[in-house]
Amino acid sequence: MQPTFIVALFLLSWTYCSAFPLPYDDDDDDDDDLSEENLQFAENYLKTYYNLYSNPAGILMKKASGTIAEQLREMQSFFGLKVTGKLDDDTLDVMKKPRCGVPDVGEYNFFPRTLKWPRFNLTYRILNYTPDMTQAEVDKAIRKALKVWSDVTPLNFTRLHNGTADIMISFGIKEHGDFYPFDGPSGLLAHAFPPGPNYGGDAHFDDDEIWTNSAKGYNLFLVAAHEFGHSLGLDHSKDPGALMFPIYTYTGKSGFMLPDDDVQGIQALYGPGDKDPDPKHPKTPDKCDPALSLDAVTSLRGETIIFKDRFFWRLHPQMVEPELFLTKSFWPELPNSVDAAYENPAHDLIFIFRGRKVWALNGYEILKDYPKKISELGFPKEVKRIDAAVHIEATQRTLFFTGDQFWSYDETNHTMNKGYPRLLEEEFPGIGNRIDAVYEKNGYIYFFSGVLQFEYSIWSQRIVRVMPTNSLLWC
Ligand SMILES: [Ca+2]
Ligand SMILES: [Ca+2]
Ligand SMILES: [Ca+2]
Ligand SMILES: [Zn+2]
Ligand SMILES: [Zn+2]
Repeated sequence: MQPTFIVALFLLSWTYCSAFPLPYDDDDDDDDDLSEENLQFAENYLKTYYNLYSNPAGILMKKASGTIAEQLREMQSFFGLKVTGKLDDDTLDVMKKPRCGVPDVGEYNFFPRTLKWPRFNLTYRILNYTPDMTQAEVDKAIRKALKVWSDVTPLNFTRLHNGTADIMISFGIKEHGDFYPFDGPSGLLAHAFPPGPNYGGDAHFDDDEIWTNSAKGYNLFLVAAHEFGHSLGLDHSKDPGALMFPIYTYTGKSGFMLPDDDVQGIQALYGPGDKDPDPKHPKTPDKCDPALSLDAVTSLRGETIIFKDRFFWRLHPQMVEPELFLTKSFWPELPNSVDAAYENPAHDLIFIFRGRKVWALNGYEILKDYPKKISELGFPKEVKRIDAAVHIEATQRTLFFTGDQFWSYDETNHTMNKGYPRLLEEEFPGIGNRIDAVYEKNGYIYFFSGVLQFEYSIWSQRIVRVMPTNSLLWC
């Protein structure tokens, strides 16, 4: 990943890098990303979310504002990006994602924290409706969003139809009465005020968005659940798996589960409730967990992409600290978790497998005609899923692992090689009967099985090292 040019502004250099390391011939196309418009946009973003003169409750803060480079570093650190103090394309990409309008940094720190409601029985009122959904759909989304929090705390919410409620809920556009104007379609989606009188607890939704109860537009339930976290006293979380992460990611049709990070946060304020009807709260994987196992690993334009649950880590060759993202925040069309992945660098594609389906990706783009069925690669119908896959550049073959067997696919002729499947144990003795993930680098194949990884030398045809799985993540 090479900076293609550097421009000086505000005494710091804004270096341009590509979001994914680009294939070399594409570099020129993206230079216009560093337009005047983008620089202005980035400056505004930092001013809005990282440089606070007043908090959303309208209390003047006079926080000594840092330089733009300091704010940029703070923002990069918040999102787990490489902290450079420079506006690279990765940073710009994150800035351009739709998000919550509440700032990410410490506006409450000025006060002897904690801002929370002094009682468990709270009221809410829906002041007006969006034309995008029926009133019944809006009522239901709001009720469900409050239930997310009342399920894990002693809090109760009662709806009022008139008068003043603690949490006043409304839809509005642009300047809508609180001096925190919305910005038209996308960008800022909603905001909410921390607990307190008057505006305190209130939640506002930008009606220039298309609100839905599905994957289209913005899902009102998801955004409302996040905003009510603020209404109850939560700040933004740095955990990319948390509901209180500031960026919107639609997480799929299957039942919403409040992530563990949010449960810890709200229970620190209000304590646990009597009974949690759905005590499954997904934890964000910890890269240095000694019990860490992986779902899939692949190279991608010189970097390493490591899939685990709903997430992937992205490892740059010169970076010790991997970046963690929700898979759906990069590729919304992919399933929440994946079985296997490999790169075909000659075609600049990565292939992602889940069940009987395969997706082909070029950067952020999913190739059209995908997902396809794995039977189109030549697998018999009995193969329900692939455990792991790896492309061997020298032979232009891709190896697919299913249970204790593996297959060899000829990427030149697009056919399965004859004589397969063969037994894993015969070709690669010592690894066991089954693998989770595999990738190739510099003539070595790395097999992952549970908490162990096996380094196999293609040249000497044997395992040369056994290491803990998490050593891939520099643990
Ligand atoms: Ca209020
Ligand atoms: Ca907006
Ligand atoms: Ca796997
Ligand atoms: Zn927020
Ligand atoms: Zn507002």
